Amino acid sequence: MHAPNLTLWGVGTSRTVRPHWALAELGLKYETYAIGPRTGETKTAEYTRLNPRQKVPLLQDGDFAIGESAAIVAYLSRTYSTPDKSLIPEEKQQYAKWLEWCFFIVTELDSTSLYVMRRHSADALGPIYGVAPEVVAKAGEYFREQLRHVEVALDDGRTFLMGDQFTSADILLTTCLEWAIAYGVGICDNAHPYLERIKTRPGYVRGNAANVPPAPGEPVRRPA
Ligand SMILES: N[C@@H](CCC(=O)N[C@@H](CS)C(=O)NCC(=O)O)C(=O)O
Repeated sequence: MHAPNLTLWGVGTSRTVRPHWALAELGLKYETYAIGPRTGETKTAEYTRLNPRQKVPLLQDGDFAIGESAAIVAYLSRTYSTPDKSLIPEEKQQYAKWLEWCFFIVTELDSTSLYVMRRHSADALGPIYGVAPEVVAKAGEYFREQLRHVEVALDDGRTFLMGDQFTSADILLTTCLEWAIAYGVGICDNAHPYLERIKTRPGYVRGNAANVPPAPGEPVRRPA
């Protein structure tokens, strides 16, 4: 394994916390450039060269750069898991089930539901993308409906989505559950004790602390 030279761009959102948390779980050292969304910092020429999508988060690993929070977390899991600290199942079919969870969470829970709520809420991005209370309500209902798959999965008493092994699918799911709670969308019954278990993890605590934006007036660290 090559020596890591890791830099993570982005703080302050449900998406940016994912790689901060994965890095903490894997015990990796990294630099943070604490840029935030809708600050103009994702639109600079320098950042656009690194990430033409102009979004956070973005991870640099030496000369390699990758965006999309779920892809970053998958890259970290694949590249830096060790037998002692692994965020990804090894066995092929378990790996496929892990992928199934990751895609389900990112497409059904995040993009189709919570992000739609964010995009069309009057007090979020509605002024930019169009305020649409009915769309927001329907997206919340859809989220609740999709969560039944999580409820069923956790019904057999398993500790994490993949059973006894904590994986990066749990990172993605937790960020969506917390996002839903913040939006006043109820979560399924089994998700409550699940979240309590997850929140005791040192990686969760460290990852969330690293995702806190700088205080007003505090200088944002940028590359030299
Ligand atoms: N699907 C992307 C979404 C990333 C995204 O939309 N990031 C927002 C903040 S949550 C952003 O950087 N927007 C650009 C900006 O506001 O400057 C991911 O999961 O990484």
